[in-house]
Amino acid sequence: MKAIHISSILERLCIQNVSGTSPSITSFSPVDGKAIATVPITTRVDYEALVGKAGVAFSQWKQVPAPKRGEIVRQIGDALRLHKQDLGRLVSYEMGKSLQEGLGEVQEMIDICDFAVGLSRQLYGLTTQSERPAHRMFEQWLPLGIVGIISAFNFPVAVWSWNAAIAWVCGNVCLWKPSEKTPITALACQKIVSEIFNRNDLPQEISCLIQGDAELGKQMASDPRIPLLSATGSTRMGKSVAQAVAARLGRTILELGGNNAIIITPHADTKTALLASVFGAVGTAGQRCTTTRRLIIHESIYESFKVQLVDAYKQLKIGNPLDEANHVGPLIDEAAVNSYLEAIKRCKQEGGKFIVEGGVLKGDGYPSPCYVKPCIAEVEPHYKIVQQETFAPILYVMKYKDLEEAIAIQNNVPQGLSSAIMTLNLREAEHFLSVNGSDCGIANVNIGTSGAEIGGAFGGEKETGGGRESGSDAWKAYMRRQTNTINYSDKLPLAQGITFNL
Ligand code: UN1
Repeated sequence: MKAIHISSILERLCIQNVSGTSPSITSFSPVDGKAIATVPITTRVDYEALVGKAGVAFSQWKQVPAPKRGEIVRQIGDALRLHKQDLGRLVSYEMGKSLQEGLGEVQEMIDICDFAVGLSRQLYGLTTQSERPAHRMFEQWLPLGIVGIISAFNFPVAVWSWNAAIAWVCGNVCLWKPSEKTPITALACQKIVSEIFNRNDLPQEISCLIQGDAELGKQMASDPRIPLLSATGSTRMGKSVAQAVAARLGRTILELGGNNAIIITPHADTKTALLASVFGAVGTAGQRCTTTRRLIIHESIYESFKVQLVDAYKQLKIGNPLDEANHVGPLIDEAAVNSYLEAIKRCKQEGGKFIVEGGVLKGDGYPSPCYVKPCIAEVEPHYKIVQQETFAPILYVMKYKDLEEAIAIQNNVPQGLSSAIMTLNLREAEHFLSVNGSDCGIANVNIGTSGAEIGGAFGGEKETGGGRESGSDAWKAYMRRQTNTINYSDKLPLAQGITFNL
């Protein structure tokens, strides 16, 4: 197995092991099962102190002009460029995704910083024509305060950065609870950004990091000092967060489960469709919310595409994700392996036929119990297991006769994150994107369901939660809109023509 000099990476990223303190979380790598480092858990007392300091930091940060806030985010982007190799390796080692994807994740952070820098000069409001003489109407966007971020293990740093970089240029401070499965990459990011805030004589609580489990997330959800909570994770988690935040009339941005499908029509470029399907299904070992979970294939090409798919899966190399020869790394932990095995079992019980068998990989080259085989099952679209998101590399394939039917199958799941069609036929492509087409937040043509760029608004409908993060005008969710009307006349004309005289 390729050696990773984790201790020197941790040293360069200024991570100190705090073992011995309690309570604490020790992060174990799914790559080789070894302990990476231990971090303290945020106690209630620590939390209270930190939220207090975050409030103070907000009163200072909101006074900084937005383009100057952008300048700080520019420096953060530069620091991430410097640390890209180390941070990318750490992501790969702590989370288990391939090194290419680990580096890609850090690149996604750099990209969102660049985007946020430009945005810091563009937080535009509209002007409106007033119905009253000598009145001016406009709107402006103001910061919210403390933005809470709950992120998942699968994108341990990028999804935080989509939220944080945008929230910061909007004038907010952030309170981040990363997944308890990936606390070390989070700590590395926190070190990188606090160094920038320190260097610029700004309070480092503009970025706060808290570590803990779901209980800490619940504490954030019910905390009225957090006007906006952006949460990424399972639909189950999202529902509980949404209820707690709604109970205090706070706001949420939710990015929850996906059950993403690719429709492959007879007009598809088969090579592109194949590559997109395989990367979509096995990338990040099937642990992206955008992972391709279903292929809906036209009956006329079904058999031939299946043969090519099975052949492509034979070429997949599974093993240490830091070894660039491997395509697929381990699942995050043994609980994930168990839900993968359970899903396979349930799929078989419902009548699913595996054309590429799954299973746990053991022996040389698999130094942890978390390596599994990406597998493919032929199913009927209505199977219960096919309606669910299993965070693992299990691909369900099914047949369709006409495009209406394919779109109905694609839409007929509770989730609504990402979708794609593979076709060179303009009518099919446009139909898929029309009002009668995909009901997802993301709908692609001739690319797969995963691998979105940061420039678009990211998120989905239905059980995916409805939130939008990252690019486009997603920033508006991180600010409060204020409508302003100024009367510069010496009269007080009332709107709607109402007269009121004394
Ligand atoms: C996620 O899995 O939560 O589109 C985010 C993609 C990545 C982000 C995935 N850019 O696959």
